[in-house]
Amino acid sequence: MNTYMNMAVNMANMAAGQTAVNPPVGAVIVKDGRVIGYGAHLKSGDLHAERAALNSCRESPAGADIYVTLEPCSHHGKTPPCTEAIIEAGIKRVYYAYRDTNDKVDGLKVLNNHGIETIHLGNTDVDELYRPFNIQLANKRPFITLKSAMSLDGKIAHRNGDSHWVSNDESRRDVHNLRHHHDGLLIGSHTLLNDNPHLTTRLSENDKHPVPVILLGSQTLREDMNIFKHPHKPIIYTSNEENVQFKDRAKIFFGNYNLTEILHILYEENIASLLVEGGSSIHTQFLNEKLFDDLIIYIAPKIFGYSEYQLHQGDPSGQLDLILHHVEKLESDIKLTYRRTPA
Ligand code: AOF
Ligand code: ZN
Repeated sequence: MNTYMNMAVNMANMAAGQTAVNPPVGAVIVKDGRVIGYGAHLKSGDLHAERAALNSCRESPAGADIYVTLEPCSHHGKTPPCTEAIIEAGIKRVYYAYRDTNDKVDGLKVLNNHGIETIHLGNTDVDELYRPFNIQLANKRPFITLKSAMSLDGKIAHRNGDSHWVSNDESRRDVHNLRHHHDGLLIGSHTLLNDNPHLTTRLSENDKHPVPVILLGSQTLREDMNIFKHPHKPIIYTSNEENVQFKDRAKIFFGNYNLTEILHILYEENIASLLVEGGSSIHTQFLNEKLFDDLIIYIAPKIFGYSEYQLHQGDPSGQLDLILHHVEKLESDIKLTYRRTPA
């Protein structure tokens, strides 16, 4: 594997989860066998990786090679085309790991027309890196992860409804890592009213938090809810006009929206990845409509016995077959990652 491309992929991975609705991209500039510049795309609207790398050069990049994780863009979006910057800088060769699926982009052709050689360099991590972006762009909805914790006998809560302390500390830390990597965190009205959750990321003192998204239905908000202490304004969908009194403290969408409409609005609000933490009626809806990409289950070594609380509440309108992607042991818990489709 190529070291420079690995470095570019590592930089892109560092910024994964913070570039919504853009893909994470890394770039390294090499001249005479020396790295003379590097950079990453850090935020939508900000410099693309190629321009960040070019700006970092302390010597002329004329005649240099650039290693970039994604095909350079050739369109005017929030920023001007990277192909222009590459051409102006006199870059000789462009090594890229992945073709951009954005149909506005045809960077390779533009570069070739200007006599710049473009060379594909495969990288094992890059398919995973761009899977969320491809799903977002193709469906105009966030990449969706459903997450649940359950006992070994498949119950998400005791028969009295208590769902605290199902999974262990390491699993809970892992959930905070998931929160860090998603733009939005969605829960339903039951979870909001029963748990009064904070919906923050608690990995360190200086965390990146997902925007809370609440499917409130006909329920009413309360002044003392912890979501109002969240660093981001929550996004709330409700049919109950009484909630209008909270319109300064939350972004409220009034009406009866279906899931597809909700997801589309979230994407327009720059939420390109969504972690759905439940409860089970919410998970049931997402599973029934096959609106998810990953399903992550933490299994604790506990037997709850009879309880009506489980991941799916009803008849899953036809059997739902999933693809097992990854298995991990988190102390005594097991983390299972499933995918809806092989891609
Ligand atoms: C690159 N380098 O670092 C990124 C690219 O609205 P804009 O101007 O930010 O353009 C966003 C599109 O550009 C995005 O949909 C994707 O196709 C591409 N992202 N391209 O050459 C980068 N982030
Ligand atoms: Zn670009």
